[in-house]
Amino acid sequence: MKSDTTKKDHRALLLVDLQNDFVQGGALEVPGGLEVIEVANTLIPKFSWVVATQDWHPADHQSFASQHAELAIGDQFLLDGIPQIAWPDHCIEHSRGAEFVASLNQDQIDHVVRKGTHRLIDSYSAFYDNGHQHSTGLADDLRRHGIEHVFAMGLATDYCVRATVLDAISKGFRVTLVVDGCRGVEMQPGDIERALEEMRDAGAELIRSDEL
Ligand code: VGL
Ligand code: ZN
Repeated sequence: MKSDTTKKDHRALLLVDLQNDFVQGGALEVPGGLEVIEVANTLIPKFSWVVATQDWHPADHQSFASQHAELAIGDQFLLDGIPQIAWPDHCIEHSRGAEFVASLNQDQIDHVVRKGTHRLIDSYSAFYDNGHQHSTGLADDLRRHGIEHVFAMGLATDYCVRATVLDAISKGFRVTLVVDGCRGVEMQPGDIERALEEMRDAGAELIRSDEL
């Protein structure tokens, strides 16, 4: 019979976009974003495999409103045929805004997934771009490490966390969302709640960090 310890080794913590631009004072500030860092720091030692995603855009990424004379931040448009929101310039590769928040304990991060690197397509999910064309290789990497169960948290609930969780489920992982480790953008009132419902309906288990 397998012990609890063995089971725990099939689990990974997935930290989504805990970067300067998504917290207080950042270019795409997510309200309360900084509050989740202490949740991450509490959870990190409980996992033997920790993955962090990093939004990582070229300066001329076409999801940026600044790249389109006719668009304002928050406008919706089609980017290469895929529905896209026009974002403020954020997480530009190698910039301070793209760095992990300094107070995040990075010593135990085993693997970093950079996404949004191609100028013509955005990538909210840690697994695929928004057109589901290119894989980041994360699913294979998790499997190689024997991971079956992914615990996800981070920023933003209604964009990158949502997309990551839905893809993780569709790739066959058991997924638990640590709700108090997430904050959302809430462009439209109700977006966060709707994202949580969607993840739950898709099969994610929603818990609080103190249940871990
Ligand atoms: C994100 C919008 C644009 C996120 C990233 O991390 O949720 N949202 N880029
Ligand atoms: Zn982005």
